[in-house]
Amino acid sequence: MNTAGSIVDSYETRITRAILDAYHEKVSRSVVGDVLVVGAGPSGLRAAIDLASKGRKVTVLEKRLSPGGGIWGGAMAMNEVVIQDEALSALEGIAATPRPVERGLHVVDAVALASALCLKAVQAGVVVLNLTLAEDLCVHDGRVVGVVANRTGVGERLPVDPISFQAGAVLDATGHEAALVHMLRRRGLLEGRAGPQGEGPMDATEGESSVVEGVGEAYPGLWISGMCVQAALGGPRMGPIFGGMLLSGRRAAALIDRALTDGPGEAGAEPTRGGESLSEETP
Ligand code: 48F
Repeated sequence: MNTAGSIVDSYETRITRAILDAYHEKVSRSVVGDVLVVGAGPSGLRAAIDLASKGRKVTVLEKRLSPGGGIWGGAMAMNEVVIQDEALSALEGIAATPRPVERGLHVVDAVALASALCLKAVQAGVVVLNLTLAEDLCVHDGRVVGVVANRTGVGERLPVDPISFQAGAVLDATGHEAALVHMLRRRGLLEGRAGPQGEGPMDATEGESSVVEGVGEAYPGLWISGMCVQAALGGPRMGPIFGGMLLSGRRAAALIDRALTDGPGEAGAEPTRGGESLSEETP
């Protein structure tokens, strides 16, 4: 009975404790890991799934409520996503069925694709922390070793300190924002080596290939995939076709996995475009 002065273990308090215990166990597990993926769009989720499937300990930080990035809205809020023949393999293991339409193109229901990627990531062992904003990077001795994070809507508005997560590799999969790349660039850490900044105008053919080719280690410990590649290196946007995003995530996962196995300094996967590179350091 909840009489004044007595302490009760009510149904509500047990529900609260269940959430607190489960959430804190999950976050605690993520404080140090193999890979931190920032951004739960198609490239980040695909990379996280592949890395976790290889046994890597992966955490995804997503600032929005819903992981899935730009998938949900399809194109102009028409929630169908286009995938080309060459990229169908990137749907491997993802329970979203492509339907062929014409001349090598397929459509996938955007809600099905976003949901299937999210579910697959969690089932593969990825910890997905939504409403979590990457607001800065941890850099030790010229190497990115982690991400500084805060609750979305808190750190930007209130004087509340963040927490940090550490990992052997950090992937900037924040899409058009290229948020982590810009954090380094603002500090002058990429100075002198950056290629043309910002996305170029639309060219779907060139965009779809260069978003995969440009994947690499932009700065020791910091990798780029997806639309972040175009924003960082200056490649063209490709519009509402998503195969390149998934393939870009897959390539990032393969390169990061190899780099983690080989150790710092061995990967040799610096992203370049037109002979320029983002970073002076040789990975
Ligand atoms: O934008 P997004 O889907 O990136 P992507 O994987 O795919 C791009 C396509 O969606 C589309 C396209 C297809 O042709 O061009 O745009 O490259 O997902 C990026 C995610 O990163 C989150 C953001 O909310 C989104 O869900 N994000 C951005 N900045 C931060 C962040 C940050 N600082 N901290 C945490 N999450």
